Amino acid sequence: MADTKPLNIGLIGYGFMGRAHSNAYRKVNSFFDLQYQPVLKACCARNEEAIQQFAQNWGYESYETDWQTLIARDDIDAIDICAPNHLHCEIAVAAARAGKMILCEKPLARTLAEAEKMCAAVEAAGVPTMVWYNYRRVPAIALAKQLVTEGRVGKPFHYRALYLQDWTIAADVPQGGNTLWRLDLDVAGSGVTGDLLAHSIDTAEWLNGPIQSVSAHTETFVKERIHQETGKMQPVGIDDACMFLAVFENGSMGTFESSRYARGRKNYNTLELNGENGSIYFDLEDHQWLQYFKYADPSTGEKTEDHLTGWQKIHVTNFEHPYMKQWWVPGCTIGYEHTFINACADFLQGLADGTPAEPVFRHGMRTQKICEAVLESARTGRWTDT
Ligand code: SOE
Repeated sequence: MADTKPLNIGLIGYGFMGRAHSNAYRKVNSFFDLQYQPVLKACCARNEEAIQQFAQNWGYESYETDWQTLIARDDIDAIDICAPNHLHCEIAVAAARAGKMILCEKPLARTLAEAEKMCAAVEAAGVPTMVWYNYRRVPAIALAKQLVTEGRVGKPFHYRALYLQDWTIAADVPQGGNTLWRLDLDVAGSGVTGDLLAHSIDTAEWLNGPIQSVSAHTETFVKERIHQETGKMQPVGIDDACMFLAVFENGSMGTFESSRYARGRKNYNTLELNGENGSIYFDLEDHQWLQYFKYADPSTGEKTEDHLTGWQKIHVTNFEHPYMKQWWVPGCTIGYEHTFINACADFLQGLADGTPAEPVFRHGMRTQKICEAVLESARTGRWTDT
């Protein structure tokens, strides 16, 4: 588009998320009508051969092997942090001081203390931020938010979330290093709590408001694993599984469960919210659909249940559904990668409007606070306020 404003991106990291974000930058302006247009200016990682290849594959104009050099460049407007969690804080603080906008992959940090530092730095610098909690941009989850806002769930009673995977069951899966840093406590900060439940918590607070207190239990099933970097058998410090109870400020009760030991579950992320007027249910492995049970009219509260009442399975592909008018014709689905493109579009639109798209760092810090309360509760065996 001739009259778009370029937004020069400097992306750090080249793994799964580096690919997902790069794809979003490349596609976003072809599907959304936006003032800003990301330019793939530079990518960055320590491994020169890998980052050179990544730059070539995704069409970056240049690459760096030192993130400080990247941040010092005048031709970079926004830093996108896709590096492992232990680098988020240092990079974000430096990028904020250099006046760069910052997009950061979730979770915002390893700990609440790091998240607070990051949040203080970006707020002092006044730079726009976004945390890539991409599931808010699944059209069916965005539709769930709309139904809640319209009062179709009404007074909430129960929130139920599961986030299950199975890729770390084998005891010979090593920890640490490329792709497996999520198993290394020093790098990741925690296990399923920060990696998977952080998603569930972000979505839950978005849909059902603040969590007030939690009571948690965690388990580490495999106690020692070879560390890829040292070659030695080392203790495993992360939580392999976590379950917690929650009380929301609105009085509803929540249950959350996450594991990387749920055989057969690959990326099984579900939520259900039950209220006085109705219920909603979502399953990421079937993410084109939102299920809705209507019991009562949202405006009058009058019961509408009759012999035809039942769960509706809404195929979220119509033009009137969130994000879908930007994509294909009704009935034609979008996928996982589109959640990042939708998020990117919201960020760019937010820049144009002057109201950065949520979640910003402050929301990411809030999620971190709950993760920390969950882990503390698991340690102490007590209910913990958030
Ligand atoms: C872990 O396997 C992981 O890649 C998470 O880190 C992502 O945030 C999640 O969306 C998919 O699973």
